[in-house]
Amino acid sequence: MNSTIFRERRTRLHRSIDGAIFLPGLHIAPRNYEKNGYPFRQDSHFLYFVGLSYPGLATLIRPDGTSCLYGTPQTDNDIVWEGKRPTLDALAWAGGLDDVRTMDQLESDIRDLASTGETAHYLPPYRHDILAWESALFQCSVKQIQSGFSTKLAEAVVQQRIQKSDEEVAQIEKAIAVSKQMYDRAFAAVAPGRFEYEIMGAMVGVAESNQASNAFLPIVTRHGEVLHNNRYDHMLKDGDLVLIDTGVELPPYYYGSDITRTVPANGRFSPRQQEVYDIVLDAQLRAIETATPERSNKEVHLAAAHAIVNGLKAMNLMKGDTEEAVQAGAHTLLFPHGIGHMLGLDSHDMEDLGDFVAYPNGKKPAPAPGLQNLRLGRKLEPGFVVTVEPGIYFIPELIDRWRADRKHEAFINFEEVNKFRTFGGIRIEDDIVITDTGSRVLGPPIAKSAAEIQQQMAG
Ligand SMILES: [Mn+2]
Repeated sequence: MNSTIFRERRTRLHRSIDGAIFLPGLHIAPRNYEKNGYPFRQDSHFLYFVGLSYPGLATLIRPDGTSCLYGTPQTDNDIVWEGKRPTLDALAWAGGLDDVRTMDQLESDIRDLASTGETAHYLPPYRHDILAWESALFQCSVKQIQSGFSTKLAEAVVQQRIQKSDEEVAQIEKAIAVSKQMYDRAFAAVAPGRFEYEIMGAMVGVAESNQASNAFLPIVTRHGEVLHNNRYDHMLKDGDLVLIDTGVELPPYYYGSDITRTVPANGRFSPRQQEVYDIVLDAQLRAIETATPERSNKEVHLAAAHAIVNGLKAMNLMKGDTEEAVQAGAHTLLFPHGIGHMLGLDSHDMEDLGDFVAYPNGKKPAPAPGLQNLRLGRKLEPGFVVTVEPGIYFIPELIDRWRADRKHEAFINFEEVNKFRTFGGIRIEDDIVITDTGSRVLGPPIAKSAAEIQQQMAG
């Protein structure tokens, strides 16, 4: 990817928008004081349309279609502490921008636009520093900034970013290749007596030694039933399942991976664990099969939900008519989330834009009982990259609540489900690209069947 690509992306964006477009880059977020920051990660829209991964920049696409890069020239002191960075001119050249102005000129440039009756469109800000910055720039309240973002721009950005080019898919596959190495390391490291943080640390070490970094907080837990479990302080015990959900991204473009595997701490699935594991695997494979152009992601989700209910019925954990159970949402006791999300520069790609990525025109229909947590409902098209990540989770408190309320008791054998209350959770996740005829699982294969995982863990 070179400056021509970023220029073309901005041209296309400009063509679909009447007026100017303001694209703020991010600043370093301070941990406590300004110079002690969290690791810098550029805003994904800025990466996509400008391609520059430095803090403290902004871009204005003017009504005439030209683009200006705003930044602050380095002071002597900046050079002492940070070393010399590329000049603003060099950055503008790299991003294919037409000219350069200093950050203190931005406010007056935006004011000048307003005085000629032009609107500067901006996306909904997800970070407070950007919110405060835009509030000052546009001279209106934080509330007005929040409600005044451009839905037209959000839609136009989604239209462009939603379809991944071959180069973008190749970048995602590069990240998955690093993920594969991380999982290979994890399969070797997991054992009773090891701590979750040891496994997490080993995996992050593999990532960092490949110049990759976490795309989101890793999940490495014996409590896989807690969906976003970001603690790593438990010791793994014989008989545990270990759920590992991680993703990494690589410079200079920062496309990410998002992979989940669940493995037995002792290297062998118990018969009961394998039974549940095989249901999740079956659901994942059926979902991948269902993911073809023209089908909606909702259909993909329902294919997985059906497979899960059928499997749980065979285990006597659920009962009744599968279709009716799914329609009623009875499966959400054990499969409470959606089948997946868009993947790209963000691990939940463009979800900062609200429902525009999930549903055409950003209009999420009122969800049916089992579909509240389905993030993505729209029809699939070639070039979409999505995650496919069904799971089965036994959440003791939820089982108790539903049982006390006799919720969906026509479809759930609470007596049997209760025997699994310390089971934990299983999720299996891969990333796929929708092709002209179906879909393709991205990246090098990572051990997935129970047999493959056991074989690899046996060394
Ligand atoms: Mn995911």
